[in-house]
Amino acid sequence: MTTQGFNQWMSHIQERTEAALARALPAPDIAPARLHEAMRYAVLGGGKRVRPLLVHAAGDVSGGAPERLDRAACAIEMIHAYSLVHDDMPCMDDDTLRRGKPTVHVQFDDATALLVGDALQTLAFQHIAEAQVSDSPQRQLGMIRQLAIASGSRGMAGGQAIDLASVGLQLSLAELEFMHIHKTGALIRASIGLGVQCGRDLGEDELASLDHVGKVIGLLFQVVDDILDAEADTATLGKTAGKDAANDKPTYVSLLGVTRARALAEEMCAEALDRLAAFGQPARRLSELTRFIVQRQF
Ligand code: GRG
Repeated sequence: MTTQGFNQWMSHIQERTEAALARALPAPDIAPARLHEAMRYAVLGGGKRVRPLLVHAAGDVSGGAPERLDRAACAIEMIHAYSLVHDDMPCMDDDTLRRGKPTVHVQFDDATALLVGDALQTLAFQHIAEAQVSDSPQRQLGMIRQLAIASGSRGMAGGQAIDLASVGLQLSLAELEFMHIHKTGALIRASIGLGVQCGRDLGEDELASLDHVGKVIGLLFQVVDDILDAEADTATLGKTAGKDAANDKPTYVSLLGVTRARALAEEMCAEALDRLAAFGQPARRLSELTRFIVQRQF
């Protein structure tokens, strides 16, 4: 498979995700119009759509139908978008730029940004609950539960709480890993978990192996994010660069330096690819996407 093949696949999934999200979000002229306009502003027209790409790539492994994968992908992207809106607010990271545009609280106001996050989170669960994403209703319930755990205090929101409490502290590598397994990793891991479950039943060993791959890719994503925050510029990232150091946040770069952080990312990538090799051709996109996540420039 050539790189061009992967790039075409990626554009195709990004486009179908954009269209599915545009359909899933309330129309901007439906009351309350300002809230709906702000929700669409937060979600549409930006972002790499890494989590939807992971859902679709993982769905390839179990032969999930694209329409089911769209639904899971949209639910996860809505949760991700909500987390970015809240993370950017003055009470958290206080940022003004996201995906190359003014952040939601800057473009609208703080109260609207808060409600956008709340409404996107609940819409995500509505979206994945109101149509069939699995042959088994029992499995679908399990998927909804998995998404709830990944988003809540034992997942992303909990990781964010640890992050806020860690400013100015010197964390060990194990503590940093614990924070990121939750803050960034949980939703990425759930993207693979949900994508796989949209298709046929896999064996327990296969599911456990793919879950491990999800955990590794989740951490890998954060290591690369820390490197980019230290090395890339604001225009390329579409968000404020250098914020971690400016805010005295512990990162893989502050702990290991760029060279060792890059080596760690490569090591994690090799581990994920090694596991995925056992799944053969159906895991091709997931392998290519793992390499993309390591090599990305934004
Ligand atoms: C507010 C509950 C709550 C959680 C916030 C994920 C998160 C927790 C905050 C985001 C802050 C941040 C920059 C984390 C680093 C990793 C990360 C999630 C980056 C943004 O994700 P990308 O690169 O963004 O996938 P795009 O815009 O491409 O979707």
